[in-house]
Amino acid sequence: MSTLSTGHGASTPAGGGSVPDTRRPGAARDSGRVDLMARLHEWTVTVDHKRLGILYVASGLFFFVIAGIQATLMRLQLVVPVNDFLTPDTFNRLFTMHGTTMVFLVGMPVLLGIANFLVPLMIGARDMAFPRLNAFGFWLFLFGGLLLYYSYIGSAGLYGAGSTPDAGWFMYAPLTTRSFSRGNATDYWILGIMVSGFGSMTTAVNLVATIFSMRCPGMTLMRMPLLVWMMIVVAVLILAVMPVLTAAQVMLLFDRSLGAHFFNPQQEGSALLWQHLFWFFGHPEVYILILPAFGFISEIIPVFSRKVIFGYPLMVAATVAICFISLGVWAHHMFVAGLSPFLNALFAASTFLISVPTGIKIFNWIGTMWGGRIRFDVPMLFATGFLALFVFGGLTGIMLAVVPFDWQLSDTYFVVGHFHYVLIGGTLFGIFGAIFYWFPKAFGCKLDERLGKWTFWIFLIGFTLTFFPMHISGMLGMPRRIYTYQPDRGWELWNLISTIGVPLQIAGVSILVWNIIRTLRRGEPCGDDPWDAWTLEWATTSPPPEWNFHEVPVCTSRRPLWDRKHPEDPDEHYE
Ligand code: HEM
Ligand SMILES: [Cu+2]
Repeated sequence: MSTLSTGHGASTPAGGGSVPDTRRPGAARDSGRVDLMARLHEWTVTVDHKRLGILYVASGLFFFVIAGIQATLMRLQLVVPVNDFLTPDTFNRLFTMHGTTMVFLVGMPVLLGIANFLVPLMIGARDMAFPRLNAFGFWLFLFGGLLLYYSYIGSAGLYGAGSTPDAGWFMYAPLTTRSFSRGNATDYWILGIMVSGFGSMTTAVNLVATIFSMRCPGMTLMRMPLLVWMMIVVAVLILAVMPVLTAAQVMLLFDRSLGAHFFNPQQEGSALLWQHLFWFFGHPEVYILILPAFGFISEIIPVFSRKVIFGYPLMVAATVAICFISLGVWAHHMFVAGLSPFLNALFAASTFLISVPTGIKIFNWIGTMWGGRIRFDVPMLFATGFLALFVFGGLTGIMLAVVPFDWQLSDTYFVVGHFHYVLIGGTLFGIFGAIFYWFPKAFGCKLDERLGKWTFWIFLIGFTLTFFPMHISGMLGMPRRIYTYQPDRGWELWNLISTIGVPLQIAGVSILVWNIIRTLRRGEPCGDDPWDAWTLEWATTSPPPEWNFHEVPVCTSRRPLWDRKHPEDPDEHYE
């Protein structure tokens, strides 16, 4: 099994036809180069949803490595008290770029990339509704990201202050006004994130149009795979909140460049307004990052438990409920901003409320595993890891929704521990599980199971060492975003342990990268349906042809492929 081009070889587009004549003596050497150029050309002009999906995931993983290096530098700085490895200024830039990159350039593109790859296959369609818009979205995301990183070179600007953005991923006013943020760093943040945000919006439009208009015969809404349901909710959320972020960014740009005063209290503006606009986007954003992961494990758990998903209609209803409630909880990020007690109570209540549909989901996943014949292949390992870590992160979230508790622990390492449990334990574990589960679909061969298990366990141990102690250092009063601390406050040990976890996490990720490279170069073909699954993407070849299906499939139930494999035991018995 060979490289990225597998499966498209048979369908080299007519336009890219510079196939060299290798029979000519001496042609062999430059044919390699022509080949590479031809292939590069094919990938840059592609409008195939599967290739775009792969491009999204690959670029996201590239940014993941960069943001990981930034995190490592920060943990190195904090390993001992009064360390002077980094300057305070560099530290500010590192946590800003780390958070911004992880949310906008890793989470969003990887999740939307996997959606791009899977959704048309899962609903039996030949492509997304707007293939060219799809390609446009990918390039917007990529160039937005590059624009953000260009600030390392370009942001010294007219004012002579330098380098990357340094006001946090939430860019609070007034830190971002001209007086506190000189140079162009903040402008790079505004424009870079705005451009890649437009990319996310195009993908969202495309997903909505595709899911509502391109389903194969028989695929009713209530027969769609849960992953497709969750992706449509994610798309709706993106369309509801990204424009608000964009508007806020434009206002900030006006403040900074045109002398407007939206966020300047001295000129009748309001710094709190930025927080409201930002978190109206920012909280749903965390659901945009977690719901696709819910979707992945909702596909993985049933297949590896050999049971239908428990309570499908309830799962759909819970997803839709989460969508709406998540739009009404943003001010739990602002409990310490001095809102009225009434508002604080209201937002605490809505935050508690959202744990109801989330809890329903968790019970349904466990209900699916209950009494099943569970196989602990790597995708399932990550799914169960997800369950454990997400429950823990969710519980600390509920704790933070208790206003007086949040007053105590807001802006401490407790919060950092909390959201890394949800973001890494939830989103990233979901992504890793998805990579292991759908890799054979994309490339025709399975990732190595043994290496996969090493990745899982080493990463899990490293993750726990790093993030569990943060809850303790937080409760001992360690504020977040400090570049160093004095000895004898009881924080040394916890910080030391946190940093010791980092090399283990790096090892886990390196094994994964090695596993991917090795498998792409010499993996064994594994057939079209290696997991004995039942959704439509496994009904075509692995990798699928450019047109996805030789014949448009017909959907007979929630598990169309099961029906095909077990005509004696149709799926309707289980609905
Ligand atoms: C589902 C995935 C989740 C993600 C990705 C996530 C992410 C985050 C992030 C990034 C922050 C930090 C805000 C800051 O910069 O101060 C935060 C804070 C917070 N989260 Fe979560 N969260 C998630 C789930 C939850 C849940 C389920 C709850 C509660 C039911 C929750 C409640 C809170 C609260 C109350 C805060 C405010 C802490 C503070 O401002 O001090 N979160 N979360
Ligand atoms: Cu929130």
